[in-house]
Amino acid sequence: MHIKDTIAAIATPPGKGGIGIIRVSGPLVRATAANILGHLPVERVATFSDFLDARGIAIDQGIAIFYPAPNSFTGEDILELQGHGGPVVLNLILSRVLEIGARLAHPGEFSERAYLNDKLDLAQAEAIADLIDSVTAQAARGALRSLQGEFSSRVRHITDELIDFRMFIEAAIDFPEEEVDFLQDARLIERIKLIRSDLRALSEEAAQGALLREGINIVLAGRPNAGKSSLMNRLTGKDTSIVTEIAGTTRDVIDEHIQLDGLPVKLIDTAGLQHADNPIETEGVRRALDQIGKSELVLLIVDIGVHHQDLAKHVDMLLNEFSDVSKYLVVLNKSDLWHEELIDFAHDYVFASAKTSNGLDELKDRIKSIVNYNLGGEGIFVARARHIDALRRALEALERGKLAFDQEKSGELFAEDLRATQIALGEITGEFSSDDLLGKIFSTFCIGK
Ligand SMILES: Nc1nc2c(ncn2[C@@H]2O[C@H](COP(=O)(O)OP(=O)(O)O)[C@@H](O)[C@H]2O)c(=O)[nH]1
Ligand SMILES: [Mg+2]
Repeated sequence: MHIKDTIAAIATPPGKGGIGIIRVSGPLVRATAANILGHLPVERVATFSDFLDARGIAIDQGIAIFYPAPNSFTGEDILELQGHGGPVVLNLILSRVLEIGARLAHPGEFSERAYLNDKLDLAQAEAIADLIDSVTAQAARGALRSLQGEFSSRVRHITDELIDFRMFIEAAIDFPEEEVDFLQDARLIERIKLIRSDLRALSEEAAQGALLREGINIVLAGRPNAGKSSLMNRLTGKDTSIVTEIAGTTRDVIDEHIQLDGLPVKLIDTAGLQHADNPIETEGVRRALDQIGKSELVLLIVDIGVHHQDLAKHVDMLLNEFSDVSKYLVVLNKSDLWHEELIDFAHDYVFASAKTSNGLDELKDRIKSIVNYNLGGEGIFVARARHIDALRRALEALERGKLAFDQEKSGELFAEDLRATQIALGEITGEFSSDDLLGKIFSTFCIGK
């Protein structure tokens, strides 16, 4: 238990609601209850009470719940005051709590205390914020699974195997006369392969989890009049982008959020890529190129009616205009105007028609497969870029160690890399963490969480 000051915050969102909740955590909780309620409520029993100001006059009335340490969210004494959900009344109650001695909580500070008091590990604490922030039902389910410890327990399982294995290697190093025999044991190789394959599988699942949490940006790019805005409107089911037969209608960047089987997607419509001679269009093209550099996928929209003859050349020309495009898919739009087969076209493409909606389902499927989104089992959990990075470093250290071991039969180098693997895994759950990292993680939470 970390003995600290007492923190308080309004835990419900700003605005008016049926109820509003104030949370207080820390050593002054009992004194706070005595002052504001006139008594300490029975543990964990919803207790109807007046909430009193310093003169003993009621500010509000509602439900108070007292959770004594260590059986509370933070592991400390907690008092929850459920008053009426108006900003003025909640601020009056909060002010009274602060007057008694608590201070205003920082963003995420309740969760941080829960983590510091071993109520949650770091990945679980992050999952709380991810659950609150999730934009699709699948992401919410994945966040809940992470919060329940699914991801952490997978990390721990690999860590345990690793610790076991390290003990074995280090024992071998301590008995040099037997080291060689020891380390050439075939079972040893089998074990390390198993750890490696577990780690790879976890990395892949975590990558899915990160996609689910972070979503992707998709840019629609191409020449003016190719049908970018029409496709955008079809895919979103809205009429956000202006569509005309006049080339150069879209000049600014317009975005809309959709989801593909739970994958959050930001669709970005851009100005047509072409040489422009007025400054507005030029700026539009610059912004389009900027978005292309930042997106996970570019849909190259081509008017097949216009470009069926110089298709390959046209696509190459478009690609040449991007300095840096990660992934792209050619969408041959206006397929309603063109019914022939394509020959010798080397790029990945789909036929589509923004006019008839033909090909849009295939387009969605291709998008999912290009970004490797395949919500296979029920067991998906959310993950963050930080976790993916830690898993990548863990895997690298493991591979490096194994290579050194295969080549030089050096148990000592191997042991060192296994230690690095374990540390990288420990960063995910927070067994190894710095104040900087904690500050960075919890400061993005909302106040009162
Ligand atoms: N026949 C046909 N016309 C289309 C299709 N998609 C767009 N258009 C027309 O092409 C013109 C340009 O479309 P727009 O979406 O503004 O193109 P953008 O400049 O790339 O955004 C408009 O007149 C649209 O109605 C399509 O699939 N089939
Ligand atoms: Mg447009």
